[in-house]
Amino acid sequence: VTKMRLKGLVVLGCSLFVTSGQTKELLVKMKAGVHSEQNYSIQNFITSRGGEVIQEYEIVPGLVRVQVRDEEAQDLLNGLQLFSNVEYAIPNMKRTPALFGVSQNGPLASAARVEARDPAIPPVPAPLREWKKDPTDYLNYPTAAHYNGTRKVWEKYGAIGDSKTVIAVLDTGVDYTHPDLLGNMWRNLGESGVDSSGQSKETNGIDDDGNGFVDDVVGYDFSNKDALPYDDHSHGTHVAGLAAAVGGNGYGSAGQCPRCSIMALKFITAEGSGTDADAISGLEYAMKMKATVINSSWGGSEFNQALLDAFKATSAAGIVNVVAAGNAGTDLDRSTPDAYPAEFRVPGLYTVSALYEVNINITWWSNYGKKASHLSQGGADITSTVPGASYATMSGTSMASPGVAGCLGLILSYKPTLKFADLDRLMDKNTIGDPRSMSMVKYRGRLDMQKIFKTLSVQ
Ligand SMILES: [Ca+2]
Ligand SMILES: [Ca+2]
Ligand SMILES: [Ca+2]
Ligand SMILES: [Ca+2]
Repeated sequence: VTKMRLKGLVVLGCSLFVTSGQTKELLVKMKAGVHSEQNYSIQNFITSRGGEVIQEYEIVPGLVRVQVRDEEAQDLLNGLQLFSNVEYAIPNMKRTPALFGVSQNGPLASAARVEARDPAIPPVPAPLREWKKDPTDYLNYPTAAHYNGTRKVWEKYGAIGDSKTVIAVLDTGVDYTHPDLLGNMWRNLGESGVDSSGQSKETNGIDDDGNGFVDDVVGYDFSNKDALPYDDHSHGTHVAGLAAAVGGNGYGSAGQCPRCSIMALKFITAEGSGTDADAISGLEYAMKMKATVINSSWGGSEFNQALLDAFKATSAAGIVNVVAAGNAGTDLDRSTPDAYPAEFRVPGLYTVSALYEVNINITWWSNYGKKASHLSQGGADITSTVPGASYATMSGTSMASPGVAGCLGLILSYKPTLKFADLDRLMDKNTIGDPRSMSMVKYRGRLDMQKIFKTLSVQ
């Protein structure tokens, strides 16, 4: 297996300022209940330093995104800290995919062919055939679903997921034209059908559902600010397929949840980095459009209070979060480098460490931690979808996280009323452990889907 290390992806990195041309960005949060007059003086100060508020967030009330020229940034940051009504003012930080390596040895693998421009979103395909008892889409069985017993759950309980269960993939985008993903792409019903003048709402240039985004059919691209969250990198497409590639279609691979929906939220660019400000926009969208699960296969070593506040808001809205532990090979409970969002303590946020496929031990490069990491999951040499109707084999906690997101999607499709505490209890009682996982992650192993469904089916 030849591994190619991608630039900047091995250790989760971060630079304090995100530079876009000659400007820098800050995230500034006003304290709750700040009167408009005080708010006005803060805004005035921002303007006096040549800064501009370019975005106000709904997900964290009082949080704004400020753009300022390079040379004024530090001054503005220092000045804002002195306002008693500013809770925090911090630089916008960068995050990178938690991808460890790419090996092109999958059964159907070929180099990812990445489109230079966003392709149009294809129409909704014909309804999927009925699930076949012995579906011939085989690729993921040995590497993913097999090790959780998920395949047996599909067959024994007829539990294959529900399109109403939405897994938001906050990542590099998703190839929504991929034949193994298209049928499971989430569709924004408020942007479908025809408008009063007979035009397709998908492409009429109008924000038909009034959610603040024009023609957002399958999600949104926050890094390029367009409604076509196409994956020009390949990481997000791989992640999406592990959670919810179409199963039972006799083609390619199957995700852990073969009929859950995939919402594509792009915030990481083709170059392989994204900003916290755009990630927060993605979390806000997932919350507004009512995703069930959000998968975050990315991270960085710098703590950011605004990012934590946004994750907390999704949690308060009842959304499950699944995040990659990161690939620095460290115990997140004690040593540096830290990893965020992996180390955020938020109800219903589950951090996932990566297992080898063969001996089912935690890999040497995976982060872990009895407190900070919750579960282990296959993450080495995992085959899944990539752009251009292709498949490829990748390694990283990036690949482990969506396996869990898909399992939770399957569980929540079966029992939509389960709360975080119920999920905590299910995880605590129903994992398959190897000696290393037992001592390295909170719930001592990988999800045992057969045991979980046995428990749920008698409740
Ligand atoms: Ca819209
Ligand atoms: Ca529209
Ligand atoms: Ca785009
Ligand atoms: Ca398939």
